[in-house]
Amino acid sequence: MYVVATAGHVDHGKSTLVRALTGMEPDRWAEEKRRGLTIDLGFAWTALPSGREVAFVDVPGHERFLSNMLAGLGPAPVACLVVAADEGWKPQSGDHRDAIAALGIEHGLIVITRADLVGQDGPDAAAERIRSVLDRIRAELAGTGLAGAPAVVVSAATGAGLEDLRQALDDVLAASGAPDAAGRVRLWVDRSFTVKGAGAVVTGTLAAGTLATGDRLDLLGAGEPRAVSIRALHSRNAPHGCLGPVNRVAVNLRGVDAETVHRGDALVTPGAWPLAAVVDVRRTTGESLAEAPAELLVHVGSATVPARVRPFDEGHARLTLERHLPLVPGDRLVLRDPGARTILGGVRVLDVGPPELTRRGDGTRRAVALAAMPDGADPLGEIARRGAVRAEDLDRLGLAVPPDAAGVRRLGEWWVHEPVLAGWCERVRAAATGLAERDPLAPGLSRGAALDLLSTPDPALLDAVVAEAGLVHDAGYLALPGAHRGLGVAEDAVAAVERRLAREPFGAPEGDELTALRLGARELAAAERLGRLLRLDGSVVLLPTAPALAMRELARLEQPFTTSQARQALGTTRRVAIPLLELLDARGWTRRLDAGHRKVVR
Ligand SMILES: Nc1nc2c(ncn2[C@@H]2O[C@H](COP(=O)(O)OP(=O)(O)OP(=O)(O)O)[C@@H](O)[C@H]2O)c(=O)[nH]1
Ligand SMILES: [Mg+2]
Repeated sequence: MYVVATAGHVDHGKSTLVRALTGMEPDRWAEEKRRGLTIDLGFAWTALPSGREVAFVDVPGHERFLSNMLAGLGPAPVACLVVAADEGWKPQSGDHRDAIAALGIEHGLIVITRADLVGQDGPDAAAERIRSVLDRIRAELAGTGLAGAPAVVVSAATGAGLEDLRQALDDVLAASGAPDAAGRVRLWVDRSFTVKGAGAVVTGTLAAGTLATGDRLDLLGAGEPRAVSIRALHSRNAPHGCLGPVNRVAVNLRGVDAETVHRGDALVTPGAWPLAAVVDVRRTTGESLAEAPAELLVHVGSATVPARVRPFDEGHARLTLERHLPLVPGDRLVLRDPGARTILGGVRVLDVGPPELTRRGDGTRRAVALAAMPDGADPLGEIARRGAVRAEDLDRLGLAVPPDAAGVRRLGEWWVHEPVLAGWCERVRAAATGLAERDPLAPGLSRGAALDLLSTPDPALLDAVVAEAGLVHDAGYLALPGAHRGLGVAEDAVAAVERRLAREPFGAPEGDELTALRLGARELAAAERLGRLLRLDGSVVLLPTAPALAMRELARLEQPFTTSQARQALGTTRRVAIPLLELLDARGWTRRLDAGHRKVVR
């Protein structure tokens, strides 16, 4: 299935042409039929000579319905620009050309219709007229994606040229390239209605991705995203279990009321798209952005959203949208002046999460940064600009890092720009080194201090950076590995305590002895971290071997034993014995039976 949107000035014969090609009536409304004027989108389909199925989205030509026209053309990959032979190029021919150019549509064809109306002065005059109309069309399309499009001359009234048109259309569609059936879904809703017994149905042009009954999707509109699921799928009035792109689809939804769904809402793969309300853009067609009105309408897909414009220069601006839209870099937006009915031009989305501009000169700097961004997908640029990007966020932006990419590194869930990583590593190493020099007793840089220092976007990323920087992470502290973490001036005092405890393992020095040795809490904590001493209750200092030695003595006692028996066996005081026994209990080496008794656990 292929989808083609019509385009062209009011009354130039778009609907008549669709009717002639498909045998179906694109003007659905009584008012349209009565007035002979298309107001809203019409849908019809047929098979081409090759068997290729094509659906038409027929748009209104009247300038009053430009929004409807853009809702039909926006999601369509191929356009059929219709110009009446008798009237030639007209103002809305120009508007629709501008829309095609703004949307970046590159596949399509030119149809000169109503050829029977230029035959009155003979075949030569008719041919001359058609040549001049086509010359004008070619001139007007110069520079657009349809500049080289094939042109066909037809009369829907006599049927002349229709076979050529079918063939030309077949050829254009054959060359239009395969859509991405495996991609994420972003179906812009163009209609929403209730079917009795089935509930809400929305329709749209599925440009990429595949839909299947039972699929869960998010419905994005003016409010919060809503979770919905597909109850049934239709295309060309027939049910399907599964539909791939490109297709006209009708989706019967569970979980929503048709009245609460509107044209411009989007059905999307859950979590697969970024939702953006502020986007930085580059002009692709039309007028300078510096002269753009401060408030305008943005058209994308079938949506029309008011936006404020902050121009940075002629070619770059920031758009602040009235609501969030599922947008990615590369998306094409059509800008329209709400006061006038014409199209101002088109822009390409460059950044869907641009930095806030708060300081003086930020706008000027942003203009320079935007000017440096390429038009195409730029995963490495995105990583470089942000320093670090979650891999899943890059996926959401539709950006894939090539396997041989240089200058970026994958750390866990993150892609990190190498210079940024190098900077982080250097800073955290410098901080750890500086701290070790200033305060040799310090356990290292605390993880919190490192987080503050680097302000990495995620604590998990800090851990990867720490490993990358060659630091070791121990109990919340980051330190240089193998760095001499000595005791400095406290070394001699600790050694004296060790000698004394070697002679008398349970004779913990008294507080005033420690003070005399200048061993305060910091020094003792450092000695403990280094595995030189063991502290009980903060002030009782023993060797780390003391618990095992104590067990040897206690095991010799008659079981169970009292605290006093234990104290005597160890040759120590209650000040030492009680915290030591509690430590043994905590380790599960002894068990406390009651207030006065313990036994050794064997
Ligand atoms: N003689 C002749 N008349 C045509 C031909 N095609 C369309 N018409 C007539 O031109 C008028 C407008 O045709 P439509 O098909 O409604 O034009 P449209 O482009 O769909 O108009 P809008 O949707 O309102 O923009 C109608 O009266 C048609 O009958 C043709 O090939 N020959
Ligand atoms: Mg029409």
